[in-house]
Amino acid sequence: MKKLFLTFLFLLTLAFNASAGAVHAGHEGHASPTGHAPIGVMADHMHKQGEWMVSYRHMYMDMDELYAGSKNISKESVHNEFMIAPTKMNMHMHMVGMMYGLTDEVTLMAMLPYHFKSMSHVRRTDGKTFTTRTEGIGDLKLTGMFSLERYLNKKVQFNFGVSMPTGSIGERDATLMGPDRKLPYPMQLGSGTFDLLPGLTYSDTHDKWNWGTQVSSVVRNGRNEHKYTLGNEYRLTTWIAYEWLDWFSTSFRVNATKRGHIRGRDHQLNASMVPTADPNNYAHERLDLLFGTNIVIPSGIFKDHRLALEIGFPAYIHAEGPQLMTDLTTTIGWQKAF
Ligand SMILES: [Cu+2]
Repeated sequence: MKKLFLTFLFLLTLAFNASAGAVHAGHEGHASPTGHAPIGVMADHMHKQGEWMVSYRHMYMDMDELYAGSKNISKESVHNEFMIAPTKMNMHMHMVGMMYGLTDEVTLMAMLPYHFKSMSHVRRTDGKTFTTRTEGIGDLKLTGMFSLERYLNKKVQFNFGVSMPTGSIGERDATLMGPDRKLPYPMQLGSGTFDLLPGLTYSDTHDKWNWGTQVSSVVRNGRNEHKYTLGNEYRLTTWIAYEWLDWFSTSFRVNATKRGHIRGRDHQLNASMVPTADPNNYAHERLDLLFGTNIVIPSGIFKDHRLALEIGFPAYIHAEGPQLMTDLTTTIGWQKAF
């Protein structure tokens, strides 16, 4: 584990220091595959004044391992404490996005996700299983991106966004307890609060190499209508990409995430029934390694359309309480600027 953190630190250092002598030469903008970060990174690039971009992403997360601390635990050990153990969760997110260059130094961005979630469970007493499902739009994110290149003479940008509570936090489904039960926190579609999204992105290019680092966070505000606040999220990610052909690059990325506790609680949930309904089983820290590719279609009717793929695996997990953790993430994306 220590090794991975050291590797991560090394990459960070590389990103910040190796840039000193780097030249901005012909690899910027939308013509180059490394002109955009790996597809799992949001708000990574700016647009020229008057330029639009539309994007679509599909993100899939597969969770079928239960964790307590950094250990994998069995559903039997969850059953020692809870009547119901979650066994598997899948999330599909379809996200449409739009970017617009207000000036060369200010880019506006809007993103709206549509979620499909399902969670399977098993009951202690009789081994009966059941699966709950939800789907619907999530929280709308509006972000302004401000280039600091003029002041720092480096490709650095400050992001500031707001996440609007457009996603439902009142999702219900049939469980073994009844035909229309309130679903636990991870199955809801939004946060229910107005959240602030500050971030800072640095990226640079040298020859066929491109690298970058982004810090970003989700800072929740107040209590939602069900009297709780999801935990804040802090993310640090660093990537390095290599352009093999002028239309094809591959990338390696490290992503560290820290998610805080839920404050308050939803009184429609019974926290002693299933760990997902307990606000103390939400916080976690994790480190993921992600492998990606960016493609800019070089000719034909889809010329300049961008396609990208990124696949991620956890290298380190620390979860508070029994929690299902993501063990595979895939993101595919399409982007086109006008
Ligand atoms: Cu864009």
